[in-house]
Formats: sequence, C-alpha cells, structure tokens
Amino acid sequence: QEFQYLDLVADVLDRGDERIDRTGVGTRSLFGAMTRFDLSKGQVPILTTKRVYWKPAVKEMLWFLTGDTNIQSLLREDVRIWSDWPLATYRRETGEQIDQLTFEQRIVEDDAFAARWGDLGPVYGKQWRRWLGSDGSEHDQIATLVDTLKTNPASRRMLFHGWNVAELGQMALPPCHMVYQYHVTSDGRLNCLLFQRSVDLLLGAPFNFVGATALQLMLAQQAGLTPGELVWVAGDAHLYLNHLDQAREQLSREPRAFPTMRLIRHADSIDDYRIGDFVVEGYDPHPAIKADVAV
Ligand code: THF
Repeated sequence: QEFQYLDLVADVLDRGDERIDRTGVGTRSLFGAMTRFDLSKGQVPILTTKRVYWKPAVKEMLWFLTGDTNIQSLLREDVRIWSDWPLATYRRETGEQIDQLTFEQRIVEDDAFAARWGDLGPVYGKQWRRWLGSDGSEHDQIATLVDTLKTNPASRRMLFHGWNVAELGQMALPPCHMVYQYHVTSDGRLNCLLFQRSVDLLLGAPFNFVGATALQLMLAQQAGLTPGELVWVAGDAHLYLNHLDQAREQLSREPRAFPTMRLIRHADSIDDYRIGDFVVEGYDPHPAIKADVAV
C-alpha cells in the first residue's frame, strides 16, 4: 500500500509543475491526488521507506483534540514541529535573533511569554472544538461527530471542518488538512475521507497519515465500530525544491510491510486518550531522512 504514496512522489518528481510558492523555497507540484489505505486488518500507513516519528504525529492529533492552539503544551510533550511559525513571528516582531532551542525553552518555562508568543491563533483545535457561531455560541464539531456516529451512523453529514473563512486571517497558517468526513458501513466499519488542500509530500504527508489514522482508531473505539478505509485526497500535492534529493533517496528504497497500530485501553471519552494508549508493532523502517521544513 505504500506504493500509492511512492508512486505519487515519483509522479510529482517527474511531471510536477515548478513554481515559487508562498515560502519562497519553490515547489514541484501536481493538483489532485488520492491514496486509499485499508486499516481493517490492523495495518496502518506509517511509512517504512523512512523512519516516521509516529509518536509526535499522534501527540499532535491529541493536542488538536484538546482544543489548544498554543505550542506550549506540545513542547511540554517534546513535540517541536510547530515551533518554526511562532519563532518566525517573534524574530520578525522583536528583531531579536533568538535560536530555536532558547525560544522553545522560554515558551515551556514562562507562561506569560508562551501566552504572548506561543499561540498559533484559531487553528485546528479551536475550530474543531469551539467553532464560533455568529450568535456567539460555540460548536464542538468533534462531540457532535461522536454523537452522530453512535446514534445515526447512516448519516452523510458526519464531518468536521477547519476552514473557518472569517478567522483565516488570524491563523498562523490556514489549515492544510481541512475536512474529515466519516462513513459507516452496514457491517460496522468506520471509513474516513480526509481532504487536504495542500501537502508537503516529504515531511507533512507521513505525519498527516498517522494523525488521521490515530483519530480514526479513537473514533471507532468510541462508537463501537472497527476501523475501515482511510481515503486521503489532496489538492496541491508538492515537493519542496530542497527536498528533491531526499525524495529520490526514499524512492530508491524497498517498502516493507506496514506496522500495526492499536489502542490498548478503552478510553471513557474522545477527550480521555493519552499517547501511552497507542501501541505500534512490527515497525521496521529504513533510516530517517533529514529535511528542513519550509516556513
Ligand atoms: N509546512 C510545511 N512546509 N510542511 C509541513 O509538513 C507542514 N505541516 C505543519 C504545518 N505547516 C507545514 C507542521 N507539521 C515536520 C513534520 C510535520 C510538521 C512540521 C515539520 C518535521 O520536520 N518532521 C521531521 C522531524 C520530526 C521530528 O523531529 O519529530 C521528519 O523527518 O518527519 C504539515 O501538517
């Protein structure tokens, strides 16, 4: 199943349209892509052609679910993948050339500093758990989803959305993985379709596969269902121009069997999961591949 991803990467390398993007790094990109992963046998899309740090990816998903948008709690879990954006803002606004580690340390230790500089704005967690209605009421899209999965699984309205048009301007980055739609089969399998408007194939996609999988396992458990298919649909699927060698290296490797991921505890609610509830077995990846993230 990993070949779907590798074929897409190869296709973007071969045929991708080259442009300068928002970050100034430049990308090679194709528009419109899909991969389908079958989770029903226990195997999950944690790529094997490089080591994927699945724990930070699951922790990121758990952080989204808490509704938090400040990187302080992520950093306290030792997840550093969101630091670049607040750091860039800090450097731009203060002119201080602080290094990343010092910045992260201050966020962790100093609550006032974190409140001022660590917040990403109304990103994923805010929209998922507290989407603000025009009448001032807050909508918990995740709670509604869990409730519908339990009470009306034939519904075609089981989705949540991050693209809150009115608040895009306040976000450090508008959501990349935007819409998650769910579907329950007559024999109780939970399918997910994730639409992602923009994807950094080398660094982002492997993380997004893991996050979506973890969420699907949690939702299935909460609703008494079994995991089905994860359908991943991308708009602008791209490789950054400083990732091309790493992509070629990854393509030269032979994919291995996907590992399994399961939950070893039944949590009382969707808000009650911890990283220790997730167990991955049979993961035997090729070595990690280093690459810089475009900010
Ligand atoms: N911006 C860009 N350019 N790419 C992205 O993937 C991306 N995201 C999030 C927001 N903006 C983005 C941030 N997510 C890594 C992984 C995910 C990220 C950001 C960075 C990363 O550097 N991963 C490394 C190391 C991981 C680690 O040390 O734990 C890796 O090798 O996977 C996509 O949602």
